[in-house]
Amino acid sequence: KGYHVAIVGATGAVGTQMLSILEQRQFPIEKLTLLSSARSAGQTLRYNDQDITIQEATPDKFQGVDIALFSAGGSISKKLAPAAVEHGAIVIDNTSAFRMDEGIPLVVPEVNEKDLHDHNGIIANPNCSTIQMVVALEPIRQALGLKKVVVSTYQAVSGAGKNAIDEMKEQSQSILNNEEPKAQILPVKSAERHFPIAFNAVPQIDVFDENGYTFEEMKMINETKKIMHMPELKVAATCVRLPVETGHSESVYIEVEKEGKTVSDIHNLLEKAPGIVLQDSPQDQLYPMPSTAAGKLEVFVGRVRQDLDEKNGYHMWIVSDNLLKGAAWNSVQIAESLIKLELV
Ligand code: 11C
Repeated sequence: KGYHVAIVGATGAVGTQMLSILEQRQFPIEKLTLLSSARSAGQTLRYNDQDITIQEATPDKFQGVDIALFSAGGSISKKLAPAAVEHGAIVIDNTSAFRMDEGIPLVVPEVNEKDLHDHNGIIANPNCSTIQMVVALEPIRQALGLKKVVVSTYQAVSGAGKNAIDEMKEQSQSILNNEEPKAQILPVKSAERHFPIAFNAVPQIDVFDENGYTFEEMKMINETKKIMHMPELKVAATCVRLPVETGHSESVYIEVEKEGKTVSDIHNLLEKAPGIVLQDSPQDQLYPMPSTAAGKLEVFVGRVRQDLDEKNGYHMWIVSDNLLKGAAWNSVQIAESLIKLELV
């Protein structure tokens, strides 16, 4: 059987990756509908050697759609996802619009695929930096129990969209030409002040919450607890943007329940787990980096070390392509799970 699949936000940094993953996975598509803002409507995108014309995303376009992949921003999802569901589609939403809503599963298939059974039409795809972390931590949680997570991120500019990538490149060129770099997008478009990301590190991703954490940090904290069904888990996050085009990196410290485990025990757990590639051989200088993870579907883990003071504490370095496992691939993977579980 083939499915009628729609992509909302087809021309965006994530939308174009969704298209290419659907093609790469030979997803069973009978009809593909590409939707975007009025500005991009009329353009074409290539899929399986065919030019498909992009249409303006309006509620009527979901007639007959089985699976709608949304990645066009939270306000578009809030406006159009309910309409898509009314037309009978299952929505897989890559924005933060519904993630923390009760009754909406927030799914990373390697961790909580079974939550898909409880969907009511909308399934939320978590934030990119959350996804890669929970994939790496789940096998450890299952075997050793998890008490505490402290994460610092080193996030790529593609997380903020195509315009942010262009801005970083233009700034880099300006700085190399001894000109003043222009900053209009990062750290966040709506902010009062903008800073160049080129040759810089900016400890602000998204806007600040009243508690002093950024929204990105609060997403990592709240989403991790929801995906793992562990409201009691202690999680703290510091999210930083770096001038890397694609591939988020994370330095993660965890404390586990079970005592007496070694780095080699952790290696064994990671090696056997789905969706993870262990790259951990310091003597060979083998460790994950965005430059080697970009374009790949897996989550890469390395630099696993036991804490020198806390016997149940471990450190690790987790890298993944934020547009793929962090967004487009996780969404398509959810769609594949829906088919496998006969939920669509
Ligand atoms: C970033 N993590 O790197 C953000 C992008 O909630 O889906 C994804 C925002 C989200 O800027």
